[in-house]
Amino acid sequence: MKLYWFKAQAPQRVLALAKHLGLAPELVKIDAAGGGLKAPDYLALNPNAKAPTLVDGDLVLWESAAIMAHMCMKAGSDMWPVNSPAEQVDVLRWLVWSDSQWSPAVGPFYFEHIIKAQFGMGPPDAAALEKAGPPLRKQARVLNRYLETSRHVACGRLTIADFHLAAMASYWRNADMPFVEFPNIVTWLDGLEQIPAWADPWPAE
Ligand SMILES: N[C@@H](CCC(=O)N[C@@H](CS)C(=O)NCC(=O)O)C(=O)O
Repeated sequence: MKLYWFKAQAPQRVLALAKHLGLAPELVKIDAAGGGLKAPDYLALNPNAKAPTLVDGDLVLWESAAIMAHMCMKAGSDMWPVNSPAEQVDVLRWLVWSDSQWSPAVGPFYFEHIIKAQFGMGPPDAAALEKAGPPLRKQARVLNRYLETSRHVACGRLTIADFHLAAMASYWRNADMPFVEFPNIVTWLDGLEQIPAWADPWPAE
């Protein structure tokens, strides 16, 4: 297996999972700032010009959720519960919610504080952050309520939905996300940090 990555949230989930499952894909770091995502060879694999991308024999996969599901099947892990349709649907619900509701809400904070600093794009835009506050609180209320009765988002145990949702939010303290108002989210994120592969997903460089 070959996994194309650079230091960003979607690759982070996949790298953390690979490490957690004990998979050792060949890692190919993309020079995103230098145009690596738009290089013809890479576009042939992933026409979205985004990371991550997984190549496993003849299979070429993009979308981190699909890559994580594939890795779990490969490793025989129930973090993607193929043997329990009801659980699978629960995980799927949160993967879809993550991409459709959560990521757009968390994204501006992640971009303004983390991505801009990483790529030397100047200081955070205070007006953009002000505007992003209410939509993030709206989604955080939903997540916080579900985490009232469980330490994990789906199935009452660790699944790929946790890694998918937590990827951008794990930077919340540095990115000024207002999660002190949502204690169940803080407990959940701090709990994930106890997982070694989650706490340190990045390959040595
Ligand atoms: N839904 C996709 C999102 C992929 C994505 O947006 N990747 C970002 C990094 S987190 C990227 O490659 N961005 C580069 C760009 O947009 O130029 C997934 O989960 O894989």
